[in-house]
Amino acid sequence: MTTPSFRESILRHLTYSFGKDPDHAILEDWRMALSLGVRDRIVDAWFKSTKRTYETGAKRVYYLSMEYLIGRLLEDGLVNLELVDEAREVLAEFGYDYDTVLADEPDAALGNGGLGRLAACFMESLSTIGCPAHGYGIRYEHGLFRQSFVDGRQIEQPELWLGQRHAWEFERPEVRYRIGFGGHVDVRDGHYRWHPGEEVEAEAFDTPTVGWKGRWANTLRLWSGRAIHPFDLEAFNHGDFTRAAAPEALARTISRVLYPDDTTEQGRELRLKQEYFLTASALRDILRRFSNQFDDLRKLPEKVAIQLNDTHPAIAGPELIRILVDEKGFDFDEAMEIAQGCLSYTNHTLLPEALEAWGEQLFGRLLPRHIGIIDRIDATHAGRNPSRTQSMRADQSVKMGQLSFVMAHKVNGVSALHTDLMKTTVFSELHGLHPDRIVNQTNGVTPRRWLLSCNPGLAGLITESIGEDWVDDLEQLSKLEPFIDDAGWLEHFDAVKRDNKVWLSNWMRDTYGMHADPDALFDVQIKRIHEYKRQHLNILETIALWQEMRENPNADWTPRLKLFGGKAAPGYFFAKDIIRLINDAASVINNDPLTQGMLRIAFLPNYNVSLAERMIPAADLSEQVSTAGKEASGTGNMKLALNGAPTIGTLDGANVEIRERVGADNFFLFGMTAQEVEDRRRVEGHAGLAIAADDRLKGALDLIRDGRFSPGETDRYRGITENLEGPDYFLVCSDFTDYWRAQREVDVVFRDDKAWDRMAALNTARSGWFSSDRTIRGYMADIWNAESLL
Ligand code: 26V
Repeated sequence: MTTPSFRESILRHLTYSFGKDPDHAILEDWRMALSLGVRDRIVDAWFKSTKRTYETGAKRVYYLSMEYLIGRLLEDGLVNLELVDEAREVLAEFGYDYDTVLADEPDAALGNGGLGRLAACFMESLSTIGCPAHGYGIRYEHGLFRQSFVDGRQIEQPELWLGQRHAWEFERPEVRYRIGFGGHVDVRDGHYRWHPGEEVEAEAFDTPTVGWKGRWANTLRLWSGRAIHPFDLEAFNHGDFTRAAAPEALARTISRVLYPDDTTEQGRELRLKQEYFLTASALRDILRRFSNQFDDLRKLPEKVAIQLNDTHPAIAGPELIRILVDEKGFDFDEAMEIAQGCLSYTNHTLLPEALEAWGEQLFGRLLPRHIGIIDRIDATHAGRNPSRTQSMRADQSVKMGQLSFVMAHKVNGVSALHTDLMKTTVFSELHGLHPDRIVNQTNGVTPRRWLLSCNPGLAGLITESIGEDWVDDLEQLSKLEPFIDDAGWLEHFDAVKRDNKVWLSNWMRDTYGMHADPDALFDVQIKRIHEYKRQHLNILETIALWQEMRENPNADWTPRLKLFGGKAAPGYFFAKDIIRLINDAASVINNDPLTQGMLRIAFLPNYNVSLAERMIPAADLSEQVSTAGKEASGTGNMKLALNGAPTIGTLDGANVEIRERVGADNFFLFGMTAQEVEDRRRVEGHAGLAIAADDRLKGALDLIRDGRFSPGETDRYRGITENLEGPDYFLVCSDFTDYWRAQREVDVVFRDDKAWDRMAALNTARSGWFSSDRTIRGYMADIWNAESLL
């Protein structure tokens, strides 16, 4: 049998999978036919990888995550299989534009932000490296909400990524597990048995994820909720159609929506059910696969590594113990040891409000056997560590961080600073008892998506200069350094950035009717909206700058475009006010004739992976201005540096390591350190003191309070001004003056083309370490003890 050419394969799918001939096919048909053509080849790689994993009996890695922020997959496949040129040609032959076809694919937004996007980068790197791995998650029907602005305010609409045909997944109706909740626990002769009061079925959907050059492909297995008895015929026959369909509707709610934040209280029970649903299905699947190949469950830690992406799947520890003890007859201590040998846990935040704790009432009602197991784990741990004072069962709640730590053989932070803070703050006692358990694995991003695909101009220049090996060996970017001294090369680098800025400007004009001058400095802050990320520090500086420009309109200002993107949690009203303030300020400032051509603001709606791919290559400056100690790592900071945007930032998260690598001269540092933040917070009236010492800050706050951006409604932003003038927990005011200073330094350097280009190019050349390939190799060596099969 000969393999059909890629062109044949696309045309065959158009005809036989979608029943269209080229003359009648619409955009979506072409996109789907192209996707299936790509998918066929991914499947070939996938089968080979699966076979090899079985044959070698290698250790497998399982990544458990409630979120995967994937974005589009077609370009990923085309790029990794090196089919881009062929795809372009075939589409052109039939009158279709490659970019238009790619843009037709909806984003799979099964995640909120950094944690979910990291999981997606990890899946790609695991495949590139050839580490046998499965990702497990939930197949949410509705991903992260779609954001639009009405009168400057965020409006949320449901998102339906499955509303169009989806090319990438294979439904596995034969892979189903019954997952129970509630009910009661029987004890007979010391043997426990859980009798759930309610059950749903989890059905698997598999998406193959292919790595660079199609050398390897792993599986992302997402679970969908189904009713065990989908239809109540008796009710139907009695004419009660609603009741007849109720079991199915109820079961499906479990995978209906992604939880949009960690700040709303509603639906906590459903969230806990989702966490158990994911974890229990994954474990069942893992044990079934293990038992197909091996017989002795004591070998589990040798063959299986299970990574918990934050505490959301922390119930994996108790669940594995439950299966081993209640169903397989192990004694408790041995079961606990086996589970610890398999499990490891990544912490992604130290913010107290995001540390998971479940009320014991709810937890005990939903998972009556597990709460008993957790008490036993806690008691066992306390017995072995008599000096321990904390417990995972304090304040009538279950502390998932403590549970995860105790049940893991390794616990990791996501940047050097964050890992240090884990040791000295939330996990200080446990770290004292287990000093070898906490390790660092600084985050990374996949260079295939975040450079090769999203920035073809820069990728082309790099490959022309140093060859293509950088794509899966990103540290080779350091070979660019000698080129940076070549004026012609640097001009080429500058021209690429300019092209990207022109492209974004045109796109903004065509899509939103927004004006963006490609000669202005593109100053970019893109991330979830949160007080600790301090978008309000940025907008305060913008307002102060506007004032200064109005006072001195003839000075030699560096033209700036302040670009924002990001979603606020629907229940996080302060964050929503920040969005509205930025949009209100934009309407006033963008329409001020005095500052035309000098300053503009644009908040692009519905920030998502695809929008990031458009904005990052066009960025000049990367805003990473969180309150030091609060941003665990950041990964947007890495993407922006890699694409030649120097950072203005605090010593927080991975900014610290970015600065170390790109060099202090190529990073605009400002603000307090994490330690200084802690000290400053104890200064009585710190915000007032900072405001009194800085007229620009005072002026900006006055304008907001006096309704300059909310005509006729002076108290629209009272929440913000009173917070900043009062508690200012995130120390916006105390960092303002130094932020202003650093921004003016940016102005100066940007006006010197050569100096700026050099700095930008050095950011690219020195960011190679931030590849998620490096991160995954770190996990494989230090946590999983897993090997590449390539
Ligand atoms: C918690 C919860 C609790 C229940 C409702 C849904 C939900 C969603 C998210 C979270 C915690 C999010 C933690 C997070 O995203 N952390 C980010 O992780 C990135 C990857 O490590 C890191 O770069 C960011 O600095 C960090 O904020």
